[in-house]
This record gives sequence, C-alpha cells and structure tokens, in this order.
Amino acid sequence: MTIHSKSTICPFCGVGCGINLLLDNNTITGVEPQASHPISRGQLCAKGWSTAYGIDTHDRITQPLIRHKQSFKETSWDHALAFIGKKIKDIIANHGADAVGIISSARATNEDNYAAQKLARAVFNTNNVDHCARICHSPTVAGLNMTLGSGAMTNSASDIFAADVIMVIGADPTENHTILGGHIMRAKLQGTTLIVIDPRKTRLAKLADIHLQLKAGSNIELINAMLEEIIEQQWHNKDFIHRRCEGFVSLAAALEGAMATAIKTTGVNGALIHAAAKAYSQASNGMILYGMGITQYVSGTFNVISLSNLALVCGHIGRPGTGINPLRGQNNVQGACDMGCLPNVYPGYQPVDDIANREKFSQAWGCHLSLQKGLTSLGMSTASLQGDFHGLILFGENPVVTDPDQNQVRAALKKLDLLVVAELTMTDTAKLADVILPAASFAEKDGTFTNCERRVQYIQQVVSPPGTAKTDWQWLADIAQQLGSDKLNWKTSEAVFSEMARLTPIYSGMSYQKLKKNHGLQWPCNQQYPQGSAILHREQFATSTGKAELIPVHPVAIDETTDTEYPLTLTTNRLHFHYGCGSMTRKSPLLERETPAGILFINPADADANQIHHLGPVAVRSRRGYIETRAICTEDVPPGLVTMPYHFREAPSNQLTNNAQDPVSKMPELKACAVAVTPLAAGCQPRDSDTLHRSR
Ligand SMILES: Nc1nc2c(c(=O)[nH]1)N[C@H]1C(S)=C(S)[C@@H](COP(=O)(O)OP(=O)(O)OC[C@H]3O[C@@H](n4cnc5c(=O)[nH]c(N)nc54)[C@H](O)[C@@H]3O)O[C@H]1N2
Ligand SMILES: Nc1nc2c(c(=O)[nH]1)N[C@H]1C(S)=C(S)[C@@H](COP(=O)(O)OP(=O)(O)OC[C@H]3O[C@@H](n4cnc5c(=O)[nH]c(N)nc54)[C@H](O)[C@@H]3O)O[C@H]1N2
Ligand code: SF4
Ligand SMILES: [Mo]
Repeated sequence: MTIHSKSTICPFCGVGCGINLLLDNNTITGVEPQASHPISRGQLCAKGWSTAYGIDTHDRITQPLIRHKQSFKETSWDHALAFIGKKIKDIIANHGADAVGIISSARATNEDNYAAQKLARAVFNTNNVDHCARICHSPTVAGLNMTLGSGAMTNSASDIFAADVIMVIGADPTENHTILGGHIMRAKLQGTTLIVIDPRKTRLAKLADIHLQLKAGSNIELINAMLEEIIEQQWHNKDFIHRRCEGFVSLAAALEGAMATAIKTTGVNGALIHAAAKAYSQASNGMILYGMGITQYVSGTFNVISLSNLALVCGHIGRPGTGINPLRGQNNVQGACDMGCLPNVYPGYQPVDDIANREKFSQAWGCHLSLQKGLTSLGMSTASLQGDFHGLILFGENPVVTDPDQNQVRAALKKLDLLVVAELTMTDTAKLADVILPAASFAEKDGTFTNCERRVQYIQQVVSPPGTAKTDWQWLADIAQQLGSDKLNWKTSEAVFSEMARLTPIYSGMSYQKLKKNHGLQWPCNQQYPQGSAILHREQFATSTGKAELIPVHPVAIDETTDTEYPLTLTTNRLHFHYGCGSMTRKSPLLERETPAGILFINPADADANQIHHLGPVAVRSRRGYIETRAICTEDVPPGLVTMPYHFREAPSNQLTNNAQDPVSKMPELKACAVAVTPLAAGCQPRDSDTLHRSR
C-alpha cells in the first residue's frame, strides 16, 4: 500500500523535470509527475516514469568490494579506505601529485562534485579533475566563453514559447530532452517556424518548415553560408552589432565565397540555405537550440563559435525568446561544470592559472594550490598508457562503454596502479577496479542538481541508502581523512553548499532555504539578482569588455575519411528509451521491451548494395574495433551514413569510434568515423561483446 510521496528531481537528463517518489515505508514503489513543476508541468518521459527501476535495490552494490585476483571480495569501509589512502600516498610519494586524479559525475549532486574537485585540489594538490562534459559540451564551455563570456544556455525552457523561429541544429530533443521536444512540437503547432539542421530525418525534421539535411561534419560550411547570405542581403542587425559586438568587419571579410563552398560540400541546395537564413534572421525572436551534432566533432569549438556568430549578427540574444542554447545533457552536467570539476577552473569558472584566484581558494581552504592546469579525462587515459599517470578515483561514469575507442580505454584503466570506482551497480568500468565503493543514489541523499537552463534545484533524501552505501561527498571526505586532511569534514550537504556558494559568485545569492521555496533558482543569483536570472546577456556580455566577440572560423574536415575498406560513415546518437551506458534504464522491463539490445540504422540503398536485410545480423568494423548487431533499414538515415546508439554494452558503438580530438576542448570525434558493414550468415545470432572479447 502506498503511504505517501516525496518530491524530487528526475535523475536522467538535463531538463530536470519534477517527480514525486511514491513510498511504502523505506521502499520506493512508484513515480508520478509533479503538477506544479515550472518546466515539466505534470509531464514526464518514459525514463522519468521508470526512475524507480533505475535505483531498485535488488542488484545494488551495498558493501565495499576489493579485488582478489580475478574477482571481488566484500570488505569493510575501514579496510577499503585504508587501502585507498595508502595507495594514493605511495603514488604521490613516488610519482608526484599529478600522477593521481579524479573523474567526477554529472549524475551526482553539486555537493558531491564540489567535494571531488576540493579533494583533488586541496588534498592531492593537483588540478587533475574532469567529468563527462569533456565528451559532451566542452566545446560549448570553450567556444561560448570566448564569444559571450559564459558557456551556458542563455535562455529558459519557457522561452521556447516566446520564439517565432526556432532553429534546432545537431540535436534530437523529442528523443533526448523529451519534455522540451514536446514544447517545441507544441510551439510549432501554435505557429512558430521550425528549422531543423540534421543529417537524419529526426521526428522534428519531419515536422519542420525547413529541414537542411547536411552531410555529417559540414556545420561550419552551412552556418558560414547562412551568415554570408544574411550580410549580403542586409538582413543583419546593424544596431545590435554596433552596440554590442566586436569583430564584425573581419568576420564579414572571412565569409567571402562561403555559399559557393557550402553548395559543393554540405549536400544542401542554395535555395534552402537562403530560405533558412531569411527565416532565422528576419524573425522577431529567433532561438537556436543545439546539441551533440555540433559539439562531438574535432571542429566542435569552431562549430559552437559559428553558431554564436550567427545569433549575434542577427541580434538574437539577450531577450525573451531569442538566444543560443546548448541543450546540456546530464541531469547535473551544468552543475558539475559550475562546481569546477574541470582541469582549468575553480568553482564558478575562475581560472586555476590566475594568481588572484589561487590566493582566494588557498586562503579559503587553508592550503597550497597548484597553478598548473590539470589533465582532461581522456588525457588521464593517454597519460596512463604512457606510464605517467597511476591512480584514478572515478564515480558515476562508465567510460568502458561511453568513452571513444573501448579497447584503448580498457588498456588505460588496466594499466593504473589504483582504480577506485564508486557506483550503484556493477558496470563494465567497475569490473576493472581495485576497489568498488557503494554509492547512494539521488533518492538516498539530499543535495542540488543544476539543470540545462541553469536552474539549481533541491533534491531531498527520500529513502535510506541500501546496505552501507554512502553519499559521494561523504566517502570523498573519508579519503581526505586517510590522507590526514579534515578539509572535507562537513556535517551536512547544506554545509557543503554554503561553503561552495561563498566562493562561487554565480551561486552566491543561493541557500537551501531559498531553493526549497522557489522550485530552484537560475544562476547568476547574487546581490544584483537575488531572485536569479532567467535570461543571460540582457545588457552586457560576460566578457572582460562587456561586448561579444565575433570570431571568423573556417571549415575543419572530419578526422577519419572513408575509403574502399571502410566505405561508410558511422555516427552515434541516442534513443528515447535508454540513457547513457544503460546501467539504470536497462533495469526497467518496460524500457527494455522497447528496443533490441544493439541496433544499426542503415539506408535501404546501402543495405541492398551490401546484401543486408532488415533485422538481419551484421558485422561492423572500424580501424579500431569490431562488433556484431542487427540492421534496421530506414530512409531516416541518408545513403553513406549509418547510425548506432551507444547505450548497449552487448554491441558497444564505442568499440568503433575515433579518439581524435578537437585541439581546443579535447572533445573526441564521437559523431563520425569510417566503418565497413557486412552481413553475417542468415539465421546466425550476432555475438555480444563479452563473447567476442573472450574469443580474442
Ligand atoms: N533518451 C536519452 N536522452 C538523453 C541521453 C540519453 O542517453 N538517452 N543523454 C543525455 C545527454 S548526456 C546528452 S549530451 C543529450 C544529447 O542530446 P542530443 O544532442 O540530441 O544527442 P544525439 O542524439 O547524440 O545527437 C543529436 C543529433 O546530432 C545529429 N548530427 C550528427 N552529426 C551532425 C552534424 O554534423 N550536424 C548536425 N547539424 N547534426 C548532426 C544526429 O543525427 C542527432 O540527431 O541527451 C541527454 N538525454
Ligand atoms: N559513441 C558515443 N559515445 C558517447 C556519446 C555519444 O553521443 N556517442 N555521448 C557522450 C556523452 S554526451 C556523455 S554525457 C557520456 C556519458 O557517459 P557516462 O557518464 O559514463 O554515462 P552514464 O550512463 O550517465 O553513467 C553514469 C553512471 O553513474 C551511475 N550513477 C548514477 N547516479 C550516481 C550517483 O549519485 N553516484 C554515483 N557514484 N554513481 C551514480 C550510474 O549507475 C551510471 O553507471 O557518454 C558519451 N559517450
Ligand atoms: S525529459 Fe529528462 S528530466 Fe524529464 S522525465 Fe525525461 S529524462 Fe527525466
Ligand atoms: Mo552528455
């Protein structure tokens, strides 16, 4: 019998919908949407409705586990912590502080993330701290910081209804930010013009007024052509450019010939580019929403800059219904970045190599701090393979499934002298650990999550953690203590938050009390904006001059080209029913029922040319790896392109993907690599990755 319910926030995507967890004593029995929530307004997607399965206790890790040859033994917290502490001390003594690092979690709370970077910086004395934003929106953080001075969504979710033209580029919101996807659909039905720029015919592309079906990786060519057309037709916003931007003359000069290039390279015809340029620039309120089709390229940062140029030249920024909006992915990826779980900035994006910032944090934390920027997550893998990095503490991520080039990731993690993984369940990454720590899930702790529109929302503890599982900041504090430091000895999550807010100007006006009262608050929230900020850059940009920078960017080719041996381009994306590595959503029989575990989408023409049948078994090979799965023939993907989700450990697309990186942000090119697809004998079962791994 359901006794009562407690309100909290959905733990999956960055929309941050409000949920109520239904309770029978200490057991969660169900989920319902929150009627009053400002974004989800009584709605949830299939994942939100399935939250209770995701944290179900039947297969949770409940006790620390320590490696014993090829298996794990249960151990006490005291023993696990003493083992970790000794190993870290030894590594630091032998190889220096930069031989250890922390990968934190965009699924965990702000408090957990604040503790993680403080442990790395104030206790280990290294800036080696990073998280999955590296392979998600790091080009946004880098690119928008250069142009606008801040790498976050400039608007609020509700602004979708205030736009008269919405341009969705490189994002599939009805699958991935489903509640916002629904808002876009409704806005379109109410008369908003919809432009979609995507190589695939997504659900929104099919509904759009204009669909620019560009070739994967040709974003800069297309955006530069739109910009050239806008300026040539005098559709640009001269007043806005004059008052609020720098660099227009050199941008305009660099665009010459862009339309001619785009017609040759993007596969989109000039008339459609003209129509999109006209619709977007002539809108009263034009809004850009973008995602991984922009960031996950070696051109990622430049792609972001080109979109920023487009919004600025049209003056579509700083008002309701206009703006440039990176759809941040994970429930708390905005927060993990805000908390400084990045190797180059303290909380609130205060650069670590600035002496004044170092002094500020040195004083606050009472310790010496390093001015040297740290390693990125993939940088830690490379350094491990080179023998320069030896100890990693990782929580709430599963890089064996989610980082590019799985074979290399495994090799890098195996080479470490110490790998600690804190998790809810046994993942492929945890299987490589020396010590596994049982972590409390979002429903078992209190704290805060910051959603994609910068809204910091309070989550309350609903049930107690299973077994001896701890909140992430608590075991991080225990590790600090093993190293003789009491700097993380907070009594409550609220105390962590208060310390963070004191040191983080964009959060300085927030407290638990205010967050609980308001359905959260959007940053910046400080003395100037005590009730938070729904829209950024209204009067001034966050740059040092207060003006936005227009920066010319030129096309950058995909790193890996196709050839006769690898004739198709593989791009990877997401499906509505599963989330990330699948470790939570795949516990739900309802979600599991919806899609086969592993899938390759291919155009019927390519399928015919390769004797591949709908639902037939196929082998997919790249220069790095090999998997087997089943093909789905669909006109939604264009000829020459095949696509795979990355949720399924049985057929992990990251066996195949390329680790080539954007030089600015170190984002790997997850959205394009060259592959060969061949049919397997009719009737045979595709072998899963465990079977293939064993047979190697
Ligand atoms: N169901 C579900 N929802 C999720 C997640 C999940 O795993 N499952 N993950 C969350 C996370 S972490 C994130 S970051 C977000 C990501 O959300 P999205 O950004 O929507 O992510 P993707 O589906 O990876 O890619 C988006 C689109 O980019 C397109 N694309 C590929 N190449 C190009 C190109 O060169 N140009 C353009 N214009 N488009 C291109 C693809 O066809 C695809 O439609 O989703 C979040 N929400
Ligand atoms: N090929 C390809 N690969 C991709 C992408 C792509 O588009 N294509 N997208 C990339 C992107 S955008 C992202 S963000 C990454 C995501 O990559 P990951 O962050 O590795 O993926 P998740 O599935 O979110 O993994 C989160 C893990 O955290 C655990 N967890 C949840 N809550 C907590 C908690 O409170 N504490 C602890 N300790 N653990 C917790 C869950 O059990 C889960 O196993 O994947 C990337 N990989
Ligand atoms: S849209 Fe995102 S936050 Fe909302 S219910 Fe779905 S997964 Fe959860
Ligand atoms: Mo992401």
